[in-house]
Amino acid sequence: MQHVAYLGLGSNLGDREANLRQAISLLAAGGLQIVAESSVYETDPVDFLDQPKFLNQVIAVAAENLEPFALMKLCLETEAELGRVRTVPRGARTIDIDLLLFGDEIIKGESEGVELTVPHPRMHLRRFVLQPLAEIAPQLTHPTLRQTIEHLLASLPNDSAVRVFRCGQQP
Ligand code: PH2
Ligand code: MG
Ligand code: MG
Repeated sequence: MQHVAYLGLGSNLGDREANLRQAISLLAAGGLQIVAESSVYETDPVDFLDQPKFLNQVIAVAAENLEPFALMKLCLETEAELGRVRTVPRGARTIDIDLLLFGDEIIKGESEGVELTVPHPRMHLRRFVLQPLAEIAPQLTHPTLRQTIEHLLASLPNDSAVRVFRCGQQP
C-alpha cells in the first residue's frame, strides 16, 4: 500500500539551503518518492531562542509498503549522515528531520531503540511547520485534532516570524 507521510526539515548551521537539498536527495536515495516540496522559509527560532535563524521546509514523501518506524530510522540516518551532533536539546543543528504525519495514523511507541510519536506532538503549535505544510496540504485533516492544517494555521497567534526565503515554484 502507498502511504504518504509529511516531514518537517529544519537547518540553522552551515550552508542551510544545501543541507535541506542534501537531506531531500538522501531521503530519495533511501527509497522515498518526493511527492511535494513546500517553499523554503526563513524562521525565527522558537523554544530555545539564542540560536541562529532557521530555514524550514515541509515535504510529502511516499513509498510502497512504507513503515513508520523504518521511515523514522531513515530520517535519523539522514540526519547523522549530514553531520548532526545533538548537544543542546532544541538547539542549533545542521539538519533536523521530523516525522509530522504518517497518513492519518496515530502512533506512539518504540521499536529497536527508535521512539516515535505521530502526529508530531508540537506540530500544531508551530508556525514554522504549519505555514509550509499549509502550502502543500491545506485541506489535510490533523488525525487527532480533527481540524484542517489551514484552520490550525489560522488559529495560531502571529508571534513568530516565518517568511518565504526561496519560493517552491521556481525551476
Ligand atoms: N526546531 C526546534 C526548536 N526551534 N525554531 C525554528 N524556527 N525552526 C525549527 O525547526 C526549530 C525551532 C526543535 O526541533
Ligand atoms: Mg524538530
Ligand atoms: Mg527532530
